[in-house]
Amino acid sequence: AAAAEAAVEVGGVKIAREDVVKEDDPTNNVPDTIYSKIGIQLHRRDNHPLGILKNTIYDYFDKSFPGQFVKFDDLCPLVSTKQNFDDVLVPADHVSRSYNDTYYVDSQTVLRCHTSAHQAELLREGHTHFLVIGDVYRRDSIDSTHYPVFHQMEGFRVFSPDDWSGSGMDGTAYAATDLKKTLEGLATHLFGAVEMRWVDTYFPFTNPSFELEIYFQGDWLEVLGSGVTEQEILKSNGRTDHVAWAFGLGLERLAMVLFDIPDIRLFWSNDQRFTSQFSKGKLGAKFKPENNLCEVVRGIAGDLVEEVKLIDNFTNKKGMTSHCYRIAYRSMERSLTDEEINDMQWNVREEVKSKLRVELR
Ligand code: FA5
Ligand code: MG
Repeated sequence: AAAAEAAVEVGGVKIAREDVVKEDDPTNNVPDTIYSKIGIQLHRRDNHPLGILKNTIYDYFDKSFPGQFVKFDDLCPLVSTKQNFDDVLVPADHVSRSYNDTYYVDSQTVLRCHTSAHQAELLREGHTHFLVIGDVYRRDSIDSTHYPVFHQMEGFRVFSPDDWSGSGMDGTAYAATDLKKTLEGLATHLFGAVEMRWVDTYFPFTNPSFELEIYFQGDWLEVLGSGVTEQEILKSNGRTDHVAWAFGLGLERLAMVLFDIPDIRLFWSNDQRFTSQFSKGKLGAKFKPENNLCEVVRGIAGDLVEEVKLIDNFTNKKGMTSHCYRIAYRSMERSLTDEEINDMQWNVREEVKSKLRVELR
């Protein structure tokens, strides 16, 4: 694994393996599996579900606020601990700072664990309406809705006193109302009618703070965190007397609901059966894991196929997915011979290999 791999470039910054993986540095905990994800930027692929979703969210903001939101989808994921934590008021003893939760390159540098790491610098650059989309990294457990590399979109909007003075509300109430309206509008733009609910929560950088949950596969799924930005962040970055709202949404979580993708690991799949199902601008497509295989089997065995059943599904660290299927053959009229079944099975294997471009085991 120590072979020199070509450096990747993100946002004009060249990142080589030795800049990120330092096995003999005790302040570094980045493994090769994580380094290998840097620069892939799934959110910048127009035919990937995350790219399709990003563009659809852009459309919503362009339509609702013509010309106002500036978009950043190529900011370098290596950031300082100041950017990732201090600038957004994460307390010194907060768990998210621990080596157990965050990937540290060295004691001062991390792989960003949220897109909020860019709020302060963009404010200082004078931006008042912005979206930041990027890969984020957390030493998190892996299950069907959690993965150590995922993608967030940050939204940020600053208001000046003129915006709320005529409203009868104070700045905070005005921003909170506008935030909920904006995000409910986004959810409707993405899903049409969908069951959603707001849950009060805590973030160091917003007050009040809210999470939005969407009903999915029989349960409430948290899709974003949001709130009214702490005054201190605005004051420190050139916006005294202003208020702002911010949100950070998990692109995978929304894409799973939109495209019916059952497992977060599938986003990293290079498997044709996954990637070929999505295309630019198409939001409606629902992921169909088994139809292509069924078609091939039926093409060969016709009605002698009784059932094609997925019995195991596994994705390795390189993003290769392996599926194990059981195919049951049965004739309604007669008993099939072993030889006949072996012939069909042989033909199915050959055809699956050439048509679906998979490796057989
Ligand atoms: C944050 O990261 C805050 N920075 C969000 C925010 C921004 C709040 C601005 C207020 C203002 P949180 O850790 O809850 O919050 O993550 C936000 C979203 O990312 C979650 O709602 C979820 O959709 C997604 N998410 C979190 N962890 C994972 C994971 N391991 N895998 C996939 N998605 C995840
Ligand atoms: Mg959360």
